[in-house]
Amino acid sequence: MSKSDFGLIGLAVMGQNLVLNVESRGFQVSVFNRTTATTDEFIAAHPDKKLVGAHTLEDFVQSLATPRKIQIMVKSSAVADTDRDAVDAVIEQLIPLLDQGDIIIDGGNSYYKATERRDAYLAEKGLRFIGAGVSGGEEGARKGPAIMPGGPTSTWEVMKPIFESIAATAEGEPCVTHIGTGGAGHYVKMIHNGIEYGDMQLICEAYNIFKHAGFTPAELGQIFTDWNNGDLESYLIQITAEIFKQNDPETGKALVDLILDTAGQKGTGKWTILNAVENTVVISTINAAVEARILSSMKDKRVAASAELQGPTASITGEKAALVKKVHDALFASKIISYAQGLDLIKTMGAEKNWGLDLGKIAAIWRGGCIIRARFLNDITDAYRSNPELSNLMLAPFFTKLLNEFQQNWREVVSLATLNGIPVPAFSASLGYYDSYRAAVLPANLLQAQRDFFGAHTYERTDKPRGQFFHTNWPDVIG
Ligand code: NBP
Repeated sequence: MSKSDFGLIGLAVMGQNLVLNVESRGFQVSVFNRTTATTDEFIAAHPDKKLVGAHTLEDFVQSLATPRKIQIMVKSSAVADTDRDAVDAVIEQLIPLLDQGDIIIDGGNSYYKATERRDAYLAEKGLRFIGAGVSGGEEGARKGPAIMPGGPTSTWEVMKPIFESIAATAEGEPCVTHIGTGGAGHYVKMIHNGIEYGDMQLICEAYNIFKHAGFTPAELGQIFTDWNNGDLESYLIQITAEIFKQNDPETGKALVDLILDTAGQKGTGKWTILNAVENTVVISTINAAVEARILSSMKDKRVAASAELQGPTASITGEKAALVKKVHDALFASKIISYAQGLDLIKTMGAEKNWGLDLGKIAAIWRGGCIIRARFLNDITDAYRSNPELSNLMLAPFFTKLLNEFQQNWREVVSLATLNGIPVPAFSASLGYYDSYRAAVLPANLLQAQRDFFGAHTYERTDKPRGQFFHTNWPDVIG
């Protein structure tokens, strides 16, 4: 039998679907899974495909054409420099079997610091490494995901034909690009996931307002369907519309009303927040989204507190269509803020790491295949393509115009929700960022006075040139 063009290790949901995707583009693929029965079942289920199943890693490696291209799709869990996980275990087993110049691709959700460690380690061994974030879930893996590969440009060039053939396309362009060196690919995938957290929470806050205003699941299904036919068109709005239309076969009730209100998370949102703190970048919308999941998971504490802590009984009346328009504007404006913050973080980290990131290209590959794909990513792509040095997405003319148009309804929605005791942490964090960013004067003059008072930290003055520092001998308040 001829040698395979590509090999994949880890035949769980993502691995199996990626293999079928690669094979469907005309490549012969070898596969290996730790539990060999899974390999056998997979091969048996696809007798007409150009697949080679191997029971040992030795056979697997020998079945591949050189330079070998081996993608690992196993569970990733390493979050500290000292952690070792399944990806490391597989790499260690592969090293003695490979030849100089062979390529290992980690396509799982690895922490970018682990990717940097593996990149350096494998380079020492004469092997090439790509850390590639893959987004789109099971369906994306099969039909076309967005792929965010990081590593040396020369290695990307070798992988480019396969990656471009399996990726989704948007506006005729493949949803894959060389993100940058080292851990850049997994880093950008991490921020993509943080942005995904923000998008999901914003949709949930819109839903919560509508629910308290008495909208039925059928009405909600229609609102989200209409939104998906307009400027909010996106995968997450589309699936939300479908969720509201789904009835539980057992009870006949709307399924969404039967699902317990406690959200899970795997960690990429938390990593994003930690990285934002390290880079001194504000990502308050994503932060609020991660915290909202944490608060949701405290179900028992919330139920107990609901009997003790008082608030208003929600009473939202008035014309439904007007409320729908206002919530649309609040959601869209908050979403712009979330992307402005996430992209600001990517830009800051990219400069710190010298990754040479291109925000226009990154926004462009998110337009298809991945979970955050959305119509407005075309506008983000255009904004960065026309001005790669854009300081903040809010200041791209297209988005400035939208924010100016939406800001009044956005405030009214945050006020309405607050007065009715409905939590909108991501809507209000986004608005707080917007109002702080556009404030020529903030109350930090008082803050500097406080710092100088207790710590002699000094301050600059409005009536003196910047860079001159002053200290006041404040009154002694102790004793
Ligand atoms: P899982 O994350 O559930 O991993 C299961 C696979 O890992 C199986 O093939 C399993 O082999 C293998 N494995 C484990 Br666990 N420990 C191993 C070890 N020590 N040595 C060798 N193999 C080992 O699969 P998944 O959901 O398909 O995700 C794969 C990767 O893609 C993950 O990093 C995930 O975070 C990422 N990802 C997932 C999605 C998604 O929607 N699921 C989306 C995007 C990215 P076994 O069969 O022998 O147990």
